[in-house]
Amino acid sequence: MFRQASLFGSSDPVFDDTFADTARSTLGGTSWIEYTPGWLLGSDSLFDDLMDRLDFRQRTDVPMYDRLVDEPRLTAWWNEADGRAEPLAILGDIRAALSAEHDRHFDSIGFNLYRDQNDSVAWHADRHRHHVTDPVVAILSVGQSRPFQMRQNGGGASLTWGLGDGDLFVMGGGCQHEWQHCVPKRRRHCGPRLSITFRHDAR
Ligand SMILES: O=C(O)CCC(=O)C(=O)O
Repeated sequence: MFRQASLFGSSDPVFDDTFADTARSTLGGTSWIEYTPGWLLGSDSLFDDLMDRLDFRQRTDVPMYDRLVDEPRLTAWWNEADGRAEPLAILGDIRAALSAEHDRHFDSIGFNLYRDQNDSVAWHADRHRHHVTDPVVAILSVGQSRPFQMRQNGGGASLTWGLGDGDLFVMGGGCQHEWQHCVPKRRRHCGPRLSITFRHDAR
């Protein structure tokens, strides 16, 4: 059943808190992903509201291979530990739904804005693998679709999904230990994409 954040306005975002269309794929070993195309409806309205409310910054001096670079995307963060409400109430509802579904307490939200085809994030695995043994990372994408790629540590063939417009993508098991992921630059023009990443700091 799609859960509506507000009774006002037909374009208000709604998401499926039953995860009825979620499909899990095993990537080998203990690694798995779950992909739910169109998990959130009304993603344009969520994108616009977040653009109005978030204070995006560009991180500088980010280590990339053997250099320090300006990160080629903008980011913003929300942490439960700071004691403030989420920038939008629906993000609290989504956090609760993901926490129930994955039996973890998602307590931080990272927002990554890829303004156009020149923005990207290089191959990496999430750092919180160093203090969470079994991390689950949930990525809700709004705005234009961009390829999201995964490859096993050490390189080789990559797997690609197009993520945007309300798609939900979850990485779990050994994904942050055995695999890397990236959002590559594109040659052709792309409109903006915002990824909303939910993480948990324990377990
Ligand atoms: O934007 C995405 O879909 C991926 C984000 C990501 O990998 C990260 O911020 O660590």
